Amino acid sequence: MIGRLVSNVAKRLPSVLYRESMMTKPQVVFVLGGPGAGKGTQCAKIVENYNYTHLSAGDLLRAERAREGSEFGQLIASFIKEGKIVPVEITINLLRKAMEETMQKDEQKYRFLIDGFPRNEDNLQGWNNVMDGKADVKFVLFFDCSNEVCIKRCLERGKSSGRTDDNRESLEKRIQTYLQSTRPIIELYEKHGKVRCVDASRSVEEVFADVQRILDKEG
Ligand code: UP5
Ligand code: MG
Repeated sequence: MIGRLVSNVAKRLPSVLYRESMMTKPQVVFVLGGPGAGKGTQCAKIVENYNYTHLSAGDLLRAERAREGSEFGQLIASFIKEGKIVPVEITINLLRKAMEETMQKDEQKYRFLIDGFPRNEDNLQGWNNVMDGKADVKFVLFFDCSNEVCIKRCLERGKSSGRTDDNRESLEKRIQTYLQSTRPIIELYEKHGKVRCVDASRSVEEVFADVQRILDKEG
């Protein structure tokens, strides 16, 4: 009798473990800051040193724009060039899919840096609708940088990036969108004590030293 019970429990054990590991909630850090503040650069360095997966909403949108047969390609292209924020239904699906695929491949990879999202109220609402209860937002890593420095960096990068929005005209629009739509989101998280701010106008290494201090403390 006891033998049968033990053997039944043993048989069930792998599936219980599997179920439990599936229940590991994604831990998310939102990475925000102006265009060219260094979000992507710093995320790459974090991935080298910590167990995080970097998901850039902008990169995911650019990949979707380039995907053959995408019904959203045109829309994404024009929004990016105009520095406008793509409707959240598109972005959240790309993010959710990328998170799921990452965790399906390796269940230990449940820590995510979500770079460049949420950028406005619509983004935040979309996140809450789809991800509320399914992922924990630990904090917002905010790369604070003057508009002048941001523009200078993007124009410099524009010489070789091939990005359709690394030109003065698009950049002015991107900065306006950032100030009008994204800053209020950062301020909202600030009110909840969830913003970790880094002075991003310094060298890559100096900025990263602050990032490390924050991540070492936050765990
Ligand atoms: N650089 C970086 N750090 C430096 C430093 N400390 N000192 C000197 N130089 C530094 O860096 C930019 C450039 O600066 C690089 O050349 C780098 O070497 C240098 P990067 O790390 O790329 O900065 P980042 O903040 O990532 O700049 P990025 O241009 O990617 O920021 P954006 O937020 O503008 O772009 P993103 O790709 O996130 O979005 C693009 C567009 O997609 C948006 O405008 C919007 O239209 C759309 N979008 C949405 O609609 N919804 C979303 O959720 C996300 C994007
Ligand atoms: Mg980027």
